[in-house]
Amino acid sequence: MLKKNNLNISTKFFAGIKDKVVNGIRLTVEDGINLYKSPDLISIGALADYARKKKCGNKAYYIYNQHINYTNICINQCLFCAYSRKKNQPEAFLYSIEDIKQKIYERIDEPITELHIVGGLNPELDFNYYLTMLKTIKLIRPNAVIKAFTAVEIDYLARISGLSIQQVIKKLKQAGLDMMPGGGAEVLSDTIRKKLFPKKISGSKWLQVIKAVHKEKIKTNATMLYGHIETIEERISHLIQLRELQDETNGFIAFIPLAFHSQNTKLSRLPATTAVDDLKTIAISRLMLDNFNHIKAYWVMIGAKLAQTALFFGADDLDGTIIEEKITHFAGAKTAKGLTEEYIKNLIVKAGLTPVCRDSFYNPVA
Ligand code: V47
Ligand code: SF4
Repeated sequence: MLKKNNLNISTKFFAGIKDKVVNGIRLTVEDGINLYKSPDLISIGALADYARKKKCGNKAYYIYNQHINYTNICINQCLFCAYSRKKNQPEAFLYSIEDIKQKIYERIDEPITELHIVGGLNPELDFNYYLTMLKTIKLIRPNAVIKAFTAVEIDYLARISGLSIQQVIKKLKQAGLDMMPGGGAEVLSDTIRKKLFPKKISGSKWLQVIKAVHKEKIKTNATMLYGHIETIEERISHLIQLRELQDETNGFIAFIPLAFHSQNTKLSRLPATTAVDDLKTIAISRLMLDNFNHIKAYWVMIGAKLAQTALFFGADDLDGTIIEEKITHFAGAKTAKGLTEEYIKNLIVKAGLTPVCRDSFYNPVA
């Protein structure tokens, strides 16, 4: 038999959260933790759906983009990463500028509006490689937004070039950098970073670099890698740290929760995230990040069908066509490497929303 008390507690709790969401009152750390602890996925989703509608109305976005991962050779060796290799390992690769040119030319007839470019920290590359890469791409595809490099790469470039973070950003911007993706944030927790990726920049450094990037008027996204050894408290703390920086800079465009894939990593013992956790994380991100306009359901990591369901749980964006995703597929992702525009549009229409093909800054593309 259902316990009346439980029902009352749940109802009272959600009434309190609803009151805050409807009146634009910020949720607290405690609210975030309690939402995670609640088994009432549907109520969490309904609140997040309301918050999404308030920001995005009936629109759901996707982009026609191309991913280029220029090298998988990386000195960091993060334990959660299946993508990186040491120089002499058989699957190690590094694209020359010519290779990158070829990747761009291979799809030159497609209406690509964004090039998403990230790679490992490869000691064979100097700062000039990055500048040449940007300049070369801009010449070939002048109208596409180059969304490239994470805060981790920016910090590395400062170290290898002897320039300050600010100087590195200025030079990259001059060479053609338009925007930055949200990777490298992982979980903004020193405990997690020490255990899983001690060589990667600290959480406070990640925030510091992003703040400098925003100061140079370059917008970025933000991510959170969840579903490994982090606690709920650490997830909420991560969201709060992003929310605080956004209050300061207003430089974040979208937030993307990244579901951990353990296959081929040193954490392969860990199970995959569940649909409930994926949907809760998207919904709670929408509710906690009241100063972010866009929450992405990244189909590469959670699958196209769950990403579509996430449109009812606070997400307003399915990312894009992609074609050649490497990072999650090295880690065993079973999703397609790319989706057609028609397929993505249909996912959105069947969710009752209006598909909008967007550019990197969420302007509609005709
Ligand atoms: O920083 C690495 C994550 C990120 C694994 O800004 C993994 O629009 C799951 O940041 N399982 C790179 N995740 C991807 C990224 C991204 C993706 C899509 C859109 C945007 C955007 C950014 O991928 C890394 C790391 O957090 N990652 N290994 C793994 N085994
Ligand atoms: Fe290198 Fe990035 Fe992989 Fe870490 S996650 S090992 S920094 S490629």
